[in-house]
Amino acid sequence: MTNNVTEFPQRDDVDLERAQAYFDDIIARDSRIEPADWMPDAYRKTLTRQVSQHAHSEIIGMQPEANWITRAPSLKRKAILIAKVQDEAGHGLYLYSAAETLGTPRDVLNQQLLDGKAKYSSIFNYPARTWADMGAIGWLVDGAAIANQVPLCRCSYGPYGRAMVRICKEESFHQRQGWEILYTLSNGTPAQKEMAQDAVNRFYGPALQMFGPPDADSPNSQQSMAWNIKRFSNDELRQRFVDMIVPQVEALGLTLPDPDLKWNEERGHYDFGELDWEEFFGVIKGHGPCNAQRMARRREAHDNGAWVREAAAAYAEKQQAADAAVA
Ligand code: BYC
Repeated sequence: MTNNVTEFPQRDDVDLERAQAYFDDIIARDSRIEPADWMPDAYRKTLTRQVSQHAHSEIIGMQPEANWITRAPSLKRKAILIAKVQDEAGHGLYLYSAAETLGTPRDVLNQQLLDGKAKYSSIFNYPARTWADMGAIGWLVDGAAIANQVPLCRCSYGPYGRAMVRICKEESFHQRQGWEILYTLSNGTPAQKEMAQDAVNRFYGPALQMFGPPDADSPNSQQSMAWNIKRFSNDELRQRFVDMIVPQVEALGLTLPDPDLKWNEERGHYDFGELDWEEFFGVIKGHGPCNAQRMARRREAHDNGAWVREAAAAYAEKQQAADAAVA
């Protein structure tokens, strides 16, 4: 996808009418906006919000699984889990880089998280209690992430869409490893099968809430869809995910904890029960079971990393001085 239009420079004396027409044309042609292109402030703002919150989610999302690295049941499982958690750190870095191209430096975005002003995904405020939770997180949480993120590969903002392509490939591996953990437990002893079912029971509802509030309560969806940032609404993606996991849970020999779940011939989709939205809004306001713990760990890690940032800045300054001396 290329913009067959001359680049529009970001200048104070820009002709706003022409700039807006240029932007609207790119969106209408389903083409891409790149960092040097003119874009409306509201587009820049909504993307900075979404991409930085997505980055924060990847970084905070390392915590529930990192918690199990020392307790993985075998060396092979430990190696796989370390690789997965490391991938999440990488996703955070690609996404902070994409967010920075919109003009807000990474330290500012990070400070918004540390100050509690920026959100991260609700799902990471739930505890990972057993080894089976590593399976449920991989299968359900990464599964929901893929369902949400594959359409984001076609996001109108180039750097975000391109970052999502690589992230989705890695998420597919994550989902497979989660499914395999659950499959092994489900075909193990009765106690292991019970542990797998318990993990699925606890993560099912929160995983469906990852897609965001119902469409009627989603203030950002309509505009984000008009700008080709989001391609489907929260409810459309949630439905798509439920339709996908029902046959998968059957193959696992487990069940989903929803008495209202049933195939609807007329709609060609599964009907499912109402989610606990009061709980969801409580969690995103900071009242989930692990919000305080997750933020305390993040702040602690940030403080512990101060010397690395200082050393990197000192090195960059030294390099710049050396380059200037040569020039
Ligand atoms: N949690 O108008 P809406 C991963 C907020 S990480 C918290 O529908 P929008 C992984 C929303 O921000 C996966 N907050 O918003 C990592 C908004 O508040 P603000 C993370 C939520 O943006 C490690 C308000 O509610 N994925 O996969 O149109 C290990 C109203 O919502 C949530 C992404 O970030 C939530 N679940 O749609 C394993 C994907 N939902 O900002 C796995 C990228 C909504 O106005 N993001 N809110 O104060 C998106 O696709 C969209 O931002 C959302 C929300 C679908 C999440």
